[in-house]
Amino acid sequence: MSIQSKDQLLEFVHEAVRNTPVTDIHTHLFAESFGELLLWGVDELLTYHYLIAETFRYRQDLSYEDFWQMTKREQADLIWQTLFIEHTPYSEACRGVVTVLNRLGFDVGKRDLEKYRSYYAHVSASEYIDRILELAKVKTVVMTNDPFDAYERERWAEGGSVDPRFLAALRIDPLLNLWDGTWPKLAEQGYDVKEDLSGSTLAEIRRFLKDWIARMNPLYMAVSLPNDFAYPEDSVRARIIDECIIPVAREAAIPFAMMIGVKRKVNPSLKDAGDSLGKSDIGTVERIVSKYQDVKFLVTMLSRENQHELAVTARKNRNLLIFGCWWFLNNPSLIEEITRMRFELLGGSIIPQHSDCRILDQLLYKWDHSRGIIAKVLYDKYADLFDAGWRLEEDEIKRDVEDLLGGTFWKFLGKPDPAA
Ligand code: HDL
Ligand code: ZN
Repeated sequence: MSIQSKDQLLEFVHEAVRNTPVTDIHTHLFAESFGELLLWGVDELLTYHYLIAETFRYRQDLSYEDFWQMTKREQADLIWQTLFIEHTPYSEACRGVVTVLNRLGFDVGKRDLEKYRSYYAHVSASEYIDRILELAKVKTVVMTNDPFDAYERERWAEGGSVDPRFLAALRIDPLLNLWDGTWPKLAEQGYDVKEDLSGSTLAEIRRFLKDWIARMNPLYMAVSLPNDFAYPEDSVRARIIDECIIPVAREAAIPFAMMIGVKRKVNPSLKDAGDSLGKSDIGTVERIVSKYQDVKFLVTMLSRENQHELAVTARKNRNLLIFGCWWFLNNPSLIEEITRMRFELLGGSIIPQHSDCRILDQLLYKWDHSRGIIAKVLYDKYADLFDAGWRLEEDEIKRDVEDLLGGTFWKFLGKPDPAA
């Protein structure tokens, strides 16, 4: 049925974006079978590393050591008191907690943390997973799976994810960014590798990757790369990319995801909250994706300054699919700016957002907040067309939204959406 007015258009677009189930292509969530790796509940929500960084800003007197010696509950109490009681929680990470509590039906106005905690005492992980995925309308969660983590390796040895809603991504940062400390671990696991990449090392790295692809059936291989990532370069990283990652990605027919722009541990005392960012050289992306046009690449960049050139680079290379407003960009003002730029340069051939959730409950806020912005920008683009006489069909709007929230990802993979 075609849309007859802009009021009708506004209502329909917001409703379609709000209610279309999403494939969340990058998260740090895990299926229940991964045990303690899956984080959920209000104390995990409050001790999210974003909130830890923000709390220290108001606690000049608190030593890092004292904080890290606290129990999780004590940390959550301090964060709640600092960011939610002594100050108003309007930063995006704070607002997110308020959105989650509200969406769970708690009386947020009461600010009664003990009351919220009491709910979690009576709910199981599997019930909570079902409830959150349903409330957030997330149909598929792509995990970040680390073959270098001993606890996670045991979970895979027991069978890994048996929940079809949780799919794998093979994350290989230690291989590309910490080779000095990683090659001994590969040797321990039975791969005949040498620090100087001599002998059968490159073939053995390819075998390692293929073994994990067989075990995990990952949708893609992923790595985060520093802002000073250079390519080409006479380095171990560049050689492993060229001679291991690329051929294995090609043979397994899965994309290589590059998440570029991280400056790790600029404040090590903050642990996970201690990473920062830097502007990267878009030329690295240009040169890799144009050199390997028969391989698919998913790319996101961490610096706001890289967003426009990344979108233009995607116009030049159809094997490049850009995704998400990552990490320090996952804020309403930047999501809107970046999404507007991408729709104008690339139309719907993008993945506008991923959640990057570390705590299951966060799905409620990261998707609520982004859906609202995506709908607002999409409506504006449709309204421009409407004003020029274009008539929009309801089922075409639904098609566009389904593409933005997962369809384009699955088509890029060349795989059917398993949750369609
Ligand atoms: O490297 C990554 O995948 C990042 O997303 C980090 O996990 C980061 O700490 C984060 O949680 N960003 O949202
Ligand atoms: Zn992440």
